[in-house]
Amino acid sequence: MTDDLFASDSARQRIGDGSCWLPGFALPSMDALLVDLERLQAQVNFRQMVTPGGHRMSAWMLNCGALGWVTDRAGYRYTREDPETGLPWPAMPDSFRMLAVKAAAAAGFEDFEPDACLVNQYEVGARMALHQDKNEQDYSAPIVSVSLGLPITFLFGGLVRSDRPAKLQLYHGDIVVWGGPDRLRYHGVLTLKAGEHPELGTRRINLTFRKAG
Ligand code: MD3
Ligand code: FE
Repeated sequence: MTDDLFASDSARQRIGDGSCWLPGFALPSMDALLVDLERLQAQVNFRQMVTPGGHRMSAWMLNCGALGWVTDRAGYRYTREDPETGLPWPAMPDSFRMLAVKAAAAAGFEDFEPDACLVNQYEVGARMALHQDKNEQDYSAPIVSVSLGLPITFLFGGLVRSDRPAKLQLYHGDIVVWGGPDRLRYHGVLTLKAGEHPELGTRRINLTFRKAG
């Protein structure tokens, strides 16, 4: 009960055979995370992407790291350059990478090497419908997600869309690591409700770390 590893271990909650909820795991790193988030927003724009079906997504997105997830009429994919500027995505900040690697290890994924970090920004009324993350090369790597700002209801479905999803409330500083048999489960978030967070204001930010390439 005296060292950090045990402390975070004791707060770890299994939510599926391959998934762990780490409540508050990001809180000790929060100051550095928010400074780096600010810096990132000065380097690359949040934008609303369009699905292959022509629907504009309600979340605003940007990427950092070697690869970035994009969608447009041509499909879902990872790119090395920001299609808006033709420039490489900004580097993944060390504070982001180190936290993701530490969280993955706490969940039992020892050598997570994220090469992509998708940053989703939700304003009041934004949501993300149930979907699977299938654009990555190797499903043996987990996905690590870090919730910042306003809380939201997360939907954790099954391996087919029709499986009724479980609900989980995610708060500022929570991390969830999704891997193994849960890696391809359907998931999404309900509409963001109005509120005011002392550090992030009227929004929720989610960082999702992936090994995409
Ligand atoms: C479970 N984002 O960006 S994060 C996404 O809150 C995405 O912004 C949501 O779904 C958000 O693709 C949920 C949690 C998450 C991310 C990826 C998963 C859960 C996952 C992949 C497999 C299973
Ligand atoms: Fe997803």
